[in-house]
Amino acid sequence: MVTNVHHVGIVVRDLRLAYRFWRDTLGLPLVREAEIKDQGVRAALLAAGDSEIELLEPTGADTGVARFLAKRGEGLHHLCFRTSGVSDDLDALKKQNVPLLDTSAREGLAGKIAFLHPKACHGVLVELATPPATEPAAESPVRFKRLVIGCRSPQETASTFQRLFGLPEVEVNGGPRTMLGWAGGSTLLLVPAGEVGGTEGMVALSMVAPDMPPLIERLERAQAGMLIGAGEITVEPQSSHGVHLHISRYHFP
Ligand code: CMX
Repeated sequence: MVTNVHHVGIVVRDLRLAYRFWRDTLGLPLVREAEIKDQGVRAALLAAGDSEIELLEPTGADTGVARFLAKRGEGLHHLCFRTSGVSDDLDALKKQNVPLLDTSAREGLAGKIAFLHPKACHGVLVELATPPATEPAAESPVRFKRLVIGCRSPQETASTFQRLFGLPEVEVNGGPRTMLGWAGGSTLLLVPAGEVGGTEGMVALSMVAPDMPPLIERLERAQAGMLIGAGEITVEPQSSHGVHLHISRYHFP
């Protein structure tokens, strides 16, 4: 039973450098960092409201994450849903013949985890995680709001996410876009690939910062490339490790 977006994974070249932006400039508190030897990564989870951001640095050349970095550069890598029972979910996915990377749950940074193959979700690499029971969320000045996904057909992608994970649909004002998730919480915005330069898969991250002036000050001090609008900031991907990042003052819807 999927209950929200647990985290969004971002591949970075150097975790220490990535901390400067994601932890020190945005202000996301570090929850946990560890090396996951069998995956060939050093990973860190940072609190971002009800969800988290996971930074992944490859530690060896012959791994999926290292190949991703070599082929695509730094940027959005995977989407992880929180579920109350990852093993039960895997059983259900197996019954539907959904292509999986992990056929049984294993220990990961986010708790008990398993990855689906990206071809299961229209090119989006999805992880399921059942985190340890008692984990109070750390306060963060900037919170996860939405992940934008470019799709050949937003309706078809939405049906897949609804069938596999039971994601609720959030009302939007008509048009070709679809939004899934939890109104006022974490959502996925599915947009036609044509609207995002033809890209299919994860294309942008939206976050919320109710108190913008101190954030703008930190971004300016870090000399981040950005555009500042009324109640919103767009950070240029070269300053945010390849991520198209939009930060707004309000969380709507
Ligand atoms: N998102 C979407 N698609 C991806 C992808 C990603 N992040 N990474 C690779 N792919 C696609 C490739 O484009 C390729 O597609 P085509 O077959 O259409 O060309 C396909 O997956 C296979 O990619 P590859 O580079 O040839 O194969 P890899 O061996 O590199 O495998 C992948 C990639 C996704 C199948 C998988 O092995 C992988 O990388 N898993 C990552 C697991 C991970 O993130 N581990 C860290 C976990 C941290 C923890 O345990 O807590």
